Amino acid sequence: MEYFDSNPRPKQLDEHSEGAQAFIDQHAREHRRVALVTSGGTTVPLENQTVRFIDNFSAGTRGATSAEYFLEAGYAVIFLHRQFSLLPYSRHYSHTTNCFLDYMTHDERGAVVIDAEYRQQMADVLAQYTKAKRENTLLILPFTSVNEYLWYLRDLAILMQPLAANGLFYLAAAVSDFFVPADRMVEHKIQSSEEFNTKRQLSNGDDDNSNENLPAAHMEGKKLVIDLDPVPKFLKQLVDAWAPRSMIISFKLETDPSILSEKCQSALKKYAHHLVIGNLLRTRKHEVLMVSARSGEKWLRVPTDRRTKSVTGLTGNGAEPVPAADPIEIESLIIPEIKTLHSEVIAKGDPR
Ligand code: PAZ
Repeated sequence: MEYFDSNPRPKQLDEHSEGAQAFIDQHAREHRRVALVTSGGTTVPLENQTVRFIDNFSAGTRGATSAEYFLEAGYAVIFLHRQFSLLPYSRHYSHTTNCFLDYMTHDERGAVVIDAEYRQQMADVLAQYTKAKRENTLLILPFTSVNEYLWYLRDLAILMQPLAANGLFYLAAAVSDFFVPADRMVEHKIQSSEEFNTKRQLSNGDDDNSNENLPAAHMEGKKLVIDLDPVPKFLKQLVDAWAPRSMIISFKLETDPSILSEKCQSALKKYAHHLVIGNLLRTRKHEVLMVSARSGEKWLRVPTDRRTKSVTGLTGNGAEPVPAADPIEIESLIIPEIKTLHSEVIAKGDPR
């Protein structure tokens, strides 16, 4: 793929690879299934020494929650996530309105203890986390930019090839469709002041002011103009070349319900992988559409009275249910379905 000849290799690639290789070797020896779960949003830097970047909404809830259910289902998990987005297990206590200190209190002797209200739930989460650490079934690797994401994904896919059908790709990260290629990126911070924003911003430093030499993000008078290239269709490469024998699941996010099914069908047809999971921004925490060549279309839904909190700020018409006392997470319905489908892939070869 030409992309990798012209966009920089991340500095931490070797370090990530080394850890991943040891992890994959261990689980291959133990005949365990390994899921690569991608999670969170990718950034699109506008400058090489990055001050400004484009980002997206994803908090990594889908990925972090799914990783826990994969672990519970007996998989080892490589968790490739946007740095500082939600992580398996710690997600229960981070990024919430509570400060972590709110989970604690003092006992009668003044020692710090977990508040009784949270004690049982925290004991359960701690037990799962400790098990994953003891068995070394969770490898956590961070990325930030879309460029890092693509390099890591390719590298991990190639390392996972010996797992063959025991390897699974669950691509929940919200990956940008557009980016600034390395050869069209300015080195330094884009200057908003007209006094500083002229020739200094040319990527190659020469005096040519023609449009071809303008960097992708540049000032035109007082306006910042951003002209992004499409991110290459990496899913095709993953399916055909990097992970030809593994099970591959992609996600499709839409906001318009009337096109979700068609977009999922089209992705399945175009890439010929195993499963597309469609979701809508507004309802993604309680319903998803599973689309596969084998089983057609199937909605998974959390019953109304068992839903978690609404998606803050995005709910629109205000008809959201009251959060349930004993909520069900949609990922607890998704992962068992996937495990069954994966068993079929392993048993029957490759039912793409
Ligand atoms: O991270 P999150 O839980 O807030 O959102 C999850 C999601 C909507 C990013 C994921 O389910 C998804 O659809 N990912 C793929 C997005 C896309 O590239 O279409």
